[in-house]
Amino acid sequence: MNIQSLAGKWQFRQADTDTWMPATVPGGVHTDLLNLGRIPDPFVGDNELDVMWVAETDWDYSLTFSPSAEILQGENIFLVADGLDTIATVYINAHKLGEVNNQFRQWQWEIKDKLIAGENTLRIEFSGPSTYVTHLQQQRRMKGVSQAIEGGPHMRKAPCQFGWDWGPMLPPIGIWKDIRLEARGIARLQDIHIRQTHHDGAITLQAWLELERWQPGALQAFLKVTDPNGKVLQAQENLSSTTGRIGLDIESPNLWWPNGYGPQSLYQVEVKLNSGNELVDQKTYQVGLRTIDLVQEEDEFGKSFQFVVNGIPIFAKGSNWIPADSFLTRFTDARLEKLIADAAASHQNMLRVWGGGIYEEERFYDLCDKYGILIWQDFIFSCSIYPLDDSNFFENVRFEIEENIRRLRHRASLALWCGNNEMEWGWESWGWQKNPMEDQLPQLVQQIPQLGFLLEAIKERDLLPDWEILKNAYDQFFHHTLPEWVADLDPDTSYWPSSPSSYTPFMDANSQKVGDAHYWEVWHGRKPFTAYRKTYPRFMSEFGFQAFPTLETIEFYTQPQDRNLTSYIMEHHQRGNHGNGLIIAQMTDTFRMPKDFTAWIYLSLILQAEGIRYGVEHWRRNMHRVSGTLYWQLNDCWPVASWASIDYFGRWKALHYAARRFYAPVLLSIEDKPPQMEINISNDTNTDFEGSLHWSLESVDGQVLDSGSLQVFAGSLSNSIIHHFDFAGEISGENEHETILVCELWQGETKISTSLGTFVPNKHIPLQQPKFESRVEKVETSLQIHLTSDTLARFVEMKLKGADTTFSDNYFDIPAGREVVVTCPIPSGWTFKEAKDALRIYSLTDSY
Ligand code: BMA
Repeated sequence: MNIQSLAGKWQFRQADTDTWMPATVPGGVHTDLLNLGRIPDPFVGDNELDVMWVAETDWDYSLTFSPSAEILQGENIFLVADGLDTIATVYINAHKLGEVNNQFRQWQWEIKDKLIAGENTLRIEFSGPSTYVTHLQQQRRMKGVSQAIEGGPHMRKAPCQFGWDWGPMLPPIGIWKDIRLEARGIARLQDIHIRQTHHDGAITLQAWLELERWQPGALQAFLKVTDPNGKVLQAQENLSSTTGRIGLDIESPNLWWPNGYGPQSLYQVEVKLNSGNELVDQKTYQVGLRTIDLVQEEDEFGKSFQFVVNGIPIFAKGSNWIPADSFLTRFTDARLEKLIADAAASHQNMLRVWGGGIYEEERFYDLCDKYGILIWQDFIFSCSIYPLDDSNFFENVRFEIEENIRRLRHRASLALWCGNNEMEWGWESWGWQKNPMEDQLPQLVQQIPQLGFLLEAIKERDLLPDWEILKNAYDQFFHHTLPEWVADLDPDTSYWPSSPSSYTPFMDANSQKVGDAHYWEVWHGRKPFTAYRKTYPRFMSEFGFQAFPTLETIEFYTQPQDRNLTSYIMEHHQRGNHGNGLIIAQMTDTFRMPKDFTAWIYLSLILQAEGIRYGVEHWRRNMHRVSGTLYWQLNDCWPVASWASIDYFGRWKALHYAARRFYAPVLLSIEDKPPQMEINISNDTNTDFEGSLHWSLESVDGQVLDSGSLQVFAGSLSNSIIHHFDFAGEISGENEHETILVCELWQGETKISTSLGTFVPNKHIPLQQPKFESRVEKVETSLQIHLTSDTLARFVEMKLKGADTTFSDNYFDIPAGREVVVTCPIPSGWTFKEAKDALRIYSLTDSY
């Protein structure tokens, strides 16, 4: 096969105008306009509003190109577009090739009879997505999220690009993936399904081939598998029809493991198709050898929801993934790798590719395979009602889903296909359907007039006229059609109808007995963090708490006069209803009133970290019952106040540092019920843990009331209660404010973690202003900082002024007299002295 890329320099213009401007492909209108200086940066201030017209406008892309001699000689010449975003008409020279309407599909057209030697013109005319959905929404209303441009569910395009409760209303437009000419000869490898069968320690790897053929005759398929050590295995097969299988056995395989459970061994798999000595087509894959099962077994709590990899039950530690940029095509490979590596660095082993975003690109799954991140893959439907009863819409979705399952099913990291995000819950509880009781209400009100308010409430309810048809279509699609497609195309991966779901349609979607759960009572429901401890979901696939992004990121989108939490710009970069108010309210439960803007931001960051820690520690202590926690959300698509642990610019919020501690393979945690303190170790490694615990009941300035040491044994893959302290004799109203319990976990000579138990809320602890002593050394290319404090220093924040640096730990406690050692890379181009002098330390007492 001969390929000629059509990516690179194109031209674009606003439809019906004559000014052609340079465009980059893959790319999009917004980023091209931005590069040309024709729009302001939509991420700064409220420029978003001034830029929304772009998506209300139609745009044309054009390329003049000359096909190569090799292409022109081809028997069958195709134009292949891997991704067009989204509604467009494609022309080559004077010929219309077709109309497209799905961001997630690949498009191709036979163009041999339309292509000429010399100059050809390819033109793609895009409709403004906002105008398009608005028009359809006027014809038939669909429900969506309130922060979005209405009508998004009509278009097969990333739902969040129309706006979300963390995302701007800036739907991109353009050629967002590769585009090329392909001259295909005798045949091509249309699709390959790589399957693995595990038996008695060996693995049979098979490639199921589907060919597209233009000429009859014998073909030979070659399978070459290179193991992680470079050893090569090969097989060969003759093919006479359009399908075939080729396989080989791998004895003593190197298994692929999720992060923290073993290596991420990857095999390179190459499939070649020959006609005699002529190479006709080839494809390569990266494959990890593993089994992944979603085990659901009856138990004393209901039914488990446990991912089991290579026979080992995995506690899923992770977060939810959203598209990494509002304008995805500019997101570099390096930034993407940093995000995935950062997830792995905080011991995460699972990301949920959330259904309001996209089926991610190959590079994303390559990285998840590499870093051992299991993928919970939602199909792209979220929080909305979709016109699944419409046959054109349905057919479009069918192509999209089939294509994406085929594209991703061989991935080592792929753990689950899930129907959608929160739509079953929506049907059950968000007022999308008429409650079966409603018909009897008028009669009831006649008998009990006091219930009249219920009738009023129903009158105000915003029910779609065709809700029953839409609900039936939902039911049919997610409970019958889609699972059949998944079983047919990818029988080796489990399917789950919706997140959350209890597997009983429209019943108790957030069940604590079966299935996965989203818990939003803390945050949306305004409950305190302590409410987490009252929940025992079988798998917590969403929960979260917002914080502002880091100060440096806020400085990017604000002017000095905006730096007040309730200023117009700070609220513009907050999309959750009453979000800043929710942060403030919860903050006053925990911390003293902050003294200035810097303190507000700092406290919001540690509040979020503390809240999520509190939840995760509880669920990990109950790992026999709860099999995973995926906090909402890992990343941001623009600079904004949100639930993310890493902000848009890749800066770690305090939560991400906390995640590195609360997701540690061996976790020390204290279940505090003052004056009682229960010491736990959650060990999700394959090996038993042996070590010691040093504890000290002491005042904030380090005067010891009581202390001791314990030998610790914590069995593998389980939680162990190490000790139950009852300090009723030692703690009273007299000393509860200034007394803390310090627990340090040691493995041999190494302190692996420190945990504090307090007897009153943080805000009531009489902390003193710490006097820090630091010794800073250069170790290779890093700063090594030895930090001590004369009195308890809480949530110690380190920064290198003027540099974006990730520390080995941050926002940690230093009990009086203890030493904490932290490292960070010396920023490139900096001397050791410059880095040392730039070190800034801030802690809780600086915030008030
Ligand atoms: C969940 C998610 C998102 C949302 C988040 C925060 O419902 O699925 O839709 O952004 O909560 O509200």
